[in-house]
Amino acid sequence: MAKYVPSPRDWVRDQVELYESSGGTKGTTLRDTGLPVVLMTHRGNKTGEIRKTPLMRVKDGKNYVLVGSQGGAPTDPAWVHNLRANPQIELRDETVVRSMRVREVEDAAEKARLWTLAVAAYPPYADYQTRTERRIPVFVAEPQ
Ligand code: F42
Repeated sequence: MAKYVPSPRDWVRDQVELYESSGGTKGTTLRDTGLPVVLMTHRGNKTGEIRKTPLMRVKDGKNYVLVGSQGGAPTDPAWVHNLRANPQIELRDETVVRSMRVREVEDAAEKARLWTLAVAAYPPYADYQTRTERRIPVFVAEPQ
């Protein structure tokens, strides 16, 4: 059976643990910004292991927008490859956990609209895009 493998980054692993162990009542914001974070559970595309990734909460109606910014790093985060291979995820938004299906946003107009929502929710995303050559990937997660 697949097992949960925590992030190798201490601050990420700690946030996941606090978020989950409190049932979504603690550890739900990004450090000192106070901005809300969701918790995505997904499957490793090579290992098949269960991965848990905190991301900024960006909402578009009932859907969530997932932004593969990784602080403007030069490469896509590993979870982007996982979602491309297996679009089935679970998303925890504080106390609510839902099964969702993701799709990568390819259409330029749709991506521009969602990018505006993302930057409104978390302004540093705009700065991250200027720091990297890659186009930051954006996914939409839709409840099932
Ligand atoms: N990252 C973002 O990209 N966007 C955000 O909005 C965001 C917000 C955020 C808020 C709070 C917080 O605590 C963290 C936040 N992060 C945000 C950071 C985010 O949680 C991730 O740590 C970051 O995006 C990097 O993701 P990553 O998947 O690259 O994580 C690395 C460190 C990692 O876990 N690597 C694993 C490892 O063991 O090295 C591998 C993980 C993996 O999924 N492996 C796959 C497998 O099969 O298991 C293979 C993947 C492949 O390359 O094909």
